[in-house]
Amino acid sequence: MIRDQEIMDQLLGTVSRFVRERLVPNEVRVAEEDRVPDEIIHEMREMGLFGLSLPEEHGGLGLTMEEEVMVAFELGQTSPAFRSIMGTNNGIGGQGIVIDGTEEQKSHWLPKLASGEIIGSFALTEPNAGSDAASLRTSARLDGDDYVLNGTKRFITNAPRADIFTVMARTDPDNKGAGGISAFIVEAATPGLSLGKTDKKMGQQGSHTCDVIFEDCRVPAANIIGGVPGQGFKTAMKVLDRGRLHISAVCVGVAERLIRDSLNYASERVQFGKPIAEFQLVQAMLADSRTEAYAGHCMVIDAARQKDEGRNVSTEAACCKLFASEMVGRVADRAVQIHGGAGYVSDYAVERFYRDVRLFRIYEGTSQIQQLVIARNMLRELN
Ligand code: COS
Repeated sequence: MIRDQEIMDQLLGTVSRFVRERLVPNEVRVAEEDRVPDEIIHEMREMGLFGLSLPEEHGGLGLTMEEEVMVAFELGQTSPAFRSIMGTNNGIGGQGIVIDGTEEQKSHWLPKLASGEIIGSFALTEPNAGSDAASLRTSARLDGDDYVLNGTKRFITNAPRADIFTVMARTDPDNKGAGGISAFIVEAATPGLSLGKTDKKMGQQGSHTCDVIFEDCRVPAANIIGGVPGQGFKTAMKVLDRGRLHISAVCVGVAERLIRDSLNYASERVQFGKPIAEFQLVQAMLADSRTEAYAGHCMVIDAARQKDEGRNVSTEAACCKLFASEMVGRVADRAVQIHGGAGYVSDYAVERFYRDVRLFRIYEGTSQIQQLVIARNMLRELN
């Protein structure tokens, strides 16, 4: 749902200009220095990008899902590390509070997340609980008015710079499944919370992940999202449904960028006396990429509209994530192929994007988890 086309066009124009004029020229620097420059983060704050999807009454822009994915199509056209900096506040680091938080939790935390004053992060995955998220072992034992957390979270995006974490922990030791899990808001400065060393990743330099370790970390019971224990797994799943749509839109955006780079290169690179874009085998790669990106775009818009209509889009979000993340992998592969030897060296952005996009098929649920979600929902609907 687009609430006001004119305002939306202005926002998209502003984001698109910011991407072209500020982010794209800084891609190499971010990759080499492995950090997003402070001045760019400052500009993102000024533009309101940290609060795109957070409610207006709490200082955000309150974008609908359709509006959000349209912005994500634009943000996808540059290194994913830029989006990642404010992606957790709008997405997995903030949405738990938006979706299931108490009024008090919302009014306390959301304005700070929306302004970018603080960074929110989402701590679900553990060394032994990834795809099987409900098997997580981090424990939260009730002691007076507090819970005492113990355990380790792994590959936590933005953890090195996070101020608050949404932490999924087991409050009911007798319930080994999803119903024993609660979601806590935990401040990074809480005694007993420490960070592991920053992971060395294949790509997405400038976006950081690390372990988050809890050792007798005391958190007030009032910090359980929604105030009711046992709801944390469902909160996490709802957050991921939304996050998967957003990531799908980013995948479509990256695909568009790769197609543009490939088209430009193919039009300039001359072999056998003419630009390689005039050869049908190169054209086939360009056409396949164009077709697949268009399909991804249509799927994401459709699912976002359904979400705005209040429908359950668990299946559609998984379909989008499955298709769009695999699609951008194929598009990146063709982009390298079209660039030939040049695509294998770091002078051209496609080499970096080829590594960056690999993560899309893994995080916020692997392709195999999306297949599992889709098939399970299909079978449920049959009964
Ligand atoms: N929205 C709301 N509730 C949901 C939900 C959703 N999308 N998906 C599941 N639930 C609920 C179920 O309805 C069920 O509730 P009841 O017990 O009241 O019936 C509960 O959550 C448990 O669901 P389920 O039995 O389906 O859980 P499973 O352990 O079988 O696992 C999968 C479900 C595999 C889908 C889940 O573990 C998953 O998504 N794993 C991937 C995790 C992931 O994406 N990790 C990436 C890192 S985080 S960036």
